[in-house]
Amino acid sequence: MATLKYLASLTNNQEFLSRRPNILIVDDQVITIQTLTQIFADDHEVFMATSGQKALEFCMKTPPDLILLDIMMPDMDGLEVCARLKQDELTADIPVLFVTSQNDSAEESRALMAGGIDFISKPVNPDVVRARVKTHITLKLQHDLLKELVFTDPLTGLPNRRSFDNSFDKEWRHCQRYGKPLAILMIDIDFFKQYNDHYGHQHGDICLAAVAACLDASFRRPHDVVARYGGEEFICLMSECELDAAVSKAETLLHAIIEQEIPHITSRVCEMITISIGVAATVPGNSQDQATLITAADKKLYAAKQAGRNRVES
Ligand code: GH3
Ligand code: MG
Ligand code: MG
Ligand code: MG
Repeated sequence: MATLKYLASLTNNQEFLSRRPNILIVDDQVITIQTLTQIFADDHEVFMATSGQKALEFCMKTPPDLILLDIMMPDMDGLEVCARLKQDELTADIPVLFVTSQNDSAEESRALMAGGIDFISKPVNPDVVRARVKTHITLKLQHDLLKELVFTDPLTGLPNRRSFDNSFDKEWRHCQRYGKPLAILMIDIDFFKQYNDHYGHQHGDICLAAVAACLDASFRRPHDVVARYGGEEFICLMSECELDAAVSKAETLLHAIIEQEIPHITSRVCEMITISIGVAATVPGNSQDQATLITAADKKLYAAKQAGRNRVES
């Protein structure tokens, strides 16, 4: 879920790129862990794992910015660990640098084929390993920042439409697999053109950000998504949610916005900012597509506008 606080930190990209990175060192030999820790402890948060299984468990909970990974380990070798990390969306982007005493080129090639980004031979030269880690961490942080910017609406800090489409796809497939319903709320600010005309575009922007923050704060479940869909339109995706529950959520949102008491003296609804919401839900079947559900919610939104605005239609 988007947090506006996080976006504020993104506005200073330099700050984002220079935060203290997390490194995970994985080796079955404590002496290697100690050597590498000494090299990085001053300007990194260093974590350690003494087996492949422990490394995977750690990464699923708190994905680090980079992993220094041994190859020969008793339970699961480093190549297997790396391959598994690359298969999972949550960990696929973490750069893995192999640090190993197996230093023949066949092993190096296997390590790179498994998804490793670099291959360093033991005993390590501290300056070389530091320099390589620095390069890969810089690239990783730049990659994270770019990804965040690509999927975030800069004005409101909410996920943008591209991000929404990805989430929708994922939740649609999830609900299809388990035969669960999925609901869409299409939200549009009432008489927003008049708001801009009266208060100016800059205040319009501030108002949009305030509405976004209010909507975002109303959602707590991890698989629900609130995104900016376009101009003054927002969209909410509620996974594993029946129509009735989605409608009641929409009513809550309507009141939450009114409680903000954002003045809008040229609105023909009342002298405050209000929203209209169209709700639709379905259990995704093989013959249905996502566009149909969006269109259904859109039609209900249109009906809410026709019926006088500041209301929910389903
Ligand atoms: P309705 O109640 O029927 O939805 O009327 P409306 O005036 O809200 O709808 P309309 O589609 O006529 O106007 C939408 C307005 O939203 C016009 C546009 O300038 C404004 N808008 C869209 N994006 C932004 C934005 O990023 N910032 C600001 N300030 N205004 C925006
Ligand atoms: Mg080993
Ligand atoms: Mg509008
Ligand atoms: Mg609109």
